[in-house]
Amino acid sequence: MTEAPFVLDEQLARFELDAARARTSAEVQKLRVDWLGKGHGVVTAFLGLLREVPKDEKGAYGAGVNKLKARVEARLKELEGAAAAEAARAAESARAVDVTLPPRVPAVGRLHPLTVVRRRIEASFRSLGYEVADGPEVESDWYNFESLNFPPDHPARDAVDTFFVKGGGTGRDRLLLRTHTSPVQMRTMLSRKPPIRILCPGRVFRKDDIDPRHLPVFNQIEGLAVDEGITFADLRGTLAAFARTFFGDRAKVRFGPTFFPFVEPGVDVAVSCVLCEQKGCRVCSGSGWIEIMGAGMVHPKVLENGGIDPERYTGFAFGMGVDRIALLLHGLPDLRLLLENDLRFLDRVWSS
Ligand code: 2NL
Repeated sequence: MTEAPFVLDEQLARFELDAARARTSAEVQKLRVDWLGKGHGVVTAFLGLLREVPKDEKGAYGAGVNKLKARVEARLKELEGAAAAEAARAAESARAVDVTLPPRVPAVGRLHPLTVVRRRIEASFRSLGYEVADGPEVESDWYNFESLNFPPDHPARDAVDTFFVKGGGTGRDRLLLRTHTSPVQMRTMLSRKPPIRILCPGRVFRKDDIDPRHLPVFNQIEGLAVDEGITFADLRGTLAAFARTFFGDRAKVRFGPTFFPFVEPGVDVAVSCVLCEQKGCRVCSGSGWIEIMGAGMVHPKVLENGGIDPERYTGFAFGMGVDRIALLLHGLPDLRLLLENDLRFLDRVWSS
């Protein structure tokens, strides 16, 4: 035998080395051209040399080349299959969802800070047995002022302070935007018999110039309790209980004398500053107390106007500004923030 088969074995070894490095379809395709290509493929070249091999060696040489060619073809087929499968896997994983990506968090709406405060106040009084009641925002002068013992010349009854809607003079024909939610309590007294325990949240309107502490529309919550034997001690205990559920167990209340035409006596109610534990801070102006509401024993004339006998029944009432309490809780400087719906503000309040 001659060296021809040895040369072919060497070529086969070279091919195996090349094949071991070919992975991608492009690499496998190049391998096919290098070894089987019509012009300069290695196997093609060795086949072409057959003509020049001496006659007695042609058989062995031809068998060797064919063996090389068969091996090359089989291996290429294998590699092409593997490359195609790999390409399919790559395409598949490119289409697949990457579960390691951080999620996109959609912007979700939430309750307005005022709604949260109102609902917490409602929940506190519901736990004391109060029902929530509402009524119209356009009221008559009678429900808003006259029945509540406002004298005819009271400054609040002037067009400078109140939005009048229709009619002149006083009484039931003159319509206005309610300046407090007391008309809801008046309506309740006229439509029901004691015992009455109601909480009246709602929008109220006053002709105030807009500044950080005043808006012409704001939110109030008033409450009313009427029954036999209700005393000032009940008012005190009720508001102290409210302060504890709303501001925390350590909250105390303090009463000071004031005047409202619809109560006698009238008080303003302060709660101990829960922000500084009464050490004195910016929110309580160093005093340790924050004024949160007005209250008092319902005036006998008001009970009478509500169809309730003041000889038999007594009651207390209170009123607070929801907007002011929301500012207080969040340490905010300006009521207007609550109306603008600026998401930068709302996000800050929500996350505080
Ligand atoms: C305040 C003061 C108050 C009332 C509201 C009331 C209602 C009726 C009868 C008697 Cl029907 N009183 N409401 C009583 C005292 C004070 O609110 O400063 N509110 C923001």
